[in-house]
Formats: sequence, C-alpha cells, structure tokens
Amino acid sequence: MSECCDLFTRYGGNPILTARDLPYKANSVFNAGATVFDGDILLLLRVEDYRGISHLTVARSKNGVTGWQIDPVPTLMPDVKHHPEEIWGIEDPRITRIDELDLWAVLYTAYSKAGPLVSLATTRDFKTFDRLGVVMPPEDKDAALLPVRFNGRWAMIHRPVSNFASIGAHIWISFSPDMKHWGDHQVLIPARNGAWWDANKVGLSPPPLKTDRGWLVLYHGVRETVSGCIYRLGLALLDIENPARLIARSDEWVFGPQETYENKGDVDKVVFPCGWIEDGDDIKLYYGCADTSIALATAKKQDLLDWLEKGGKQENRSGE
Ligand code: BMA
Repeated sequence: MSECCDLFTRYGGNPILTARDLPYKANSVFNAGATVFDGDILLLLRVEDYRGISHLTVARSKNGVTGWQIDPVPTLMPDVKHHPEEIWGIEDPRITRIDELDLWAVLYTAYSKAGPLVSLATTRDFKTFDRLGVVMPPEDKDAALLPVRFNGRWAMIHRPVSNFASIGAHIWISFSPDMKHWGDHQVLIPARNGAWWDANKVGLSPPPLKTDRGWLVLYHGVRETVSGCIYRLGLALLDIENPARLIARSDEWVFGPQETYENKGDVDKVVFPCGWIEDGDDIKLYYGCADTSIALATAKKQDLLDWLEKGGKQENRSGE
C-alpha cells in the first residue's frame, strides 16, 4: 500500500550503500548523518562491526547518489579511554552546520553501561573531532541541534525515555547558553496513544530544516505489534522564532517500510533517516533500512509543507 500522496520517491537503485561497499569488514551500514562539505554530499555512516559495536565513517559523493568515496578506516571510533560512556559504541549521528561558529556539530548516541545517552562532537574537516562529551544522561537519543541561537540560546531536540513507561517516550526541546549546560526542558511532540502509528514512542529523525513557514521536522513513530515494531515517519512544523512552539503535525505517516530492503534485515520493518539535504527545491532523504543498509528518497520541500498545511494540521485532534 502506498503512503499518503507518495510525497517521497525512492531512488530506483536503492539501497545506495551496503556493508559490501565498505573498504573494510563490517556487518551493516545504516542510519547516516548528512551534510554538504567542500562541494560534496557527505554522509557520516553508522557502521556496525562483527562484535555488534558501532562506529562512524565518512562517505562522500559529488551527486549524493553514486560514486561514494568511503574512508579506508573508521573515521570516528568509540574513545572508551576518555569517554567510558562510549563502551558499547557510537550510533545514529545527526549533523548540523553552525555558520556562526564555522563548524559542524554532531550529536550522536553513545551506548553506555547505563543505557543510550546523547554526546556532542564538533568538527571543521570531518577528519578530526572535538568531543564535548555527554550532553544528556541516559536514557536519551535521537538528538539534533538547531543551526542558530534563539534569544542567545542554542536549542536541542532529543528524546528522553522515562521508566514510567505508561506515559510514553516523547520528543523534547532544551536550551543552552554554551551547548554544554542544558535546561528549560519542554515536551515538544508527544507520542500519541492507542492504535496510532506514532503511539507510545516517537523520536526526531534528521535535524529540522529551516523553511519560510517554520522549522520542518521529520520524526519517527514506533508502532508495537505482535510481530515486532514498525518504524514510520511523520511531519511536523515548529515556529521559526520559537521552536518550542509546535505549529502543525501530520496525522498520517508519510513514509514507512514497503520495499524488501526496508522490510527485511537485522531489524525488520525499519526506515530510519538521520540526515536530509536541500538540493534546490528538492530534499534528498538518506535513511537506514532494516538496520542493514542505506537508501535514498527524494521529495519536493514545497509538497511537504503544502501537505502539512492542508492535511497535517490536526493538532487539535491529537490522540488521547
Ligand atoms: C532505535 C535506534 C536505531 C535503530 C532502531 C531500530 O531505537 O536504536 O538505531 O535503527 O531502533 O532498531
């Protein structure tokens, strides 16, 4: 069955990257961050080795589709000596270009003995990285920075999980004067309830995209079923001046697992984007498939905004 309006078009040559494309042995490559660097589209791949531990590796391409140049060795390995919280790997990077600081900020999941948490590193060349360490304690993941300050403060979107499971895992926003000390925590996009596609657990997917109507958000919803979870994607819009204000949210998911490479893998029925790139009026969405490979889908930015404005503006009807 096709999703609402087929807003996204899959690239015919999907998946665009698998473990076989890597210059070294690995189990899987998925959930990549994305940015434009030095005229190339740069993906920061999550690579899982044969121990089950993930690290990050750079892949670059002129057209963002083919001809990927992949670093011959892992670009960013867990640094357990200085960062014991990275003991079970580093995962799911989200990259934000910060013009004011002339650098890229990478938020990633560090898999610590106390659970997954959010760590921050910055880079200017995607060769060397400055680790700023843990910015959100466990359990927390699916984090990205917004590229500008709001009244002098940086904003981070993330997804803490409470032990009080009955209330669900929601998307939050927090603010900081220095990217190190975070506060003013607020729920931004709550998980819905019951039969909804995004019931009980939601999380940010790529970093929000600046548009003339607000910050465009793509988020994932996790539907639990008797045969496992289904990861699907929905849209939301945040106020451009105050990103803590949710303007719109889609009722229906806009993208979900359909193809074999999305339905079958180490974890079935998962589409999991950590990066998207603006390419003129188009958006290139890079998404992990079934925790096994990386695929590409494209959409028109205007179509996403129009659809959200018409059909997606249903926050008054949010699930109870
Ligand atoms: C989430 C994250 C992702 C993963 C997904 C499906 O919780 O850990 O890295 O792709 O589960 O397994």
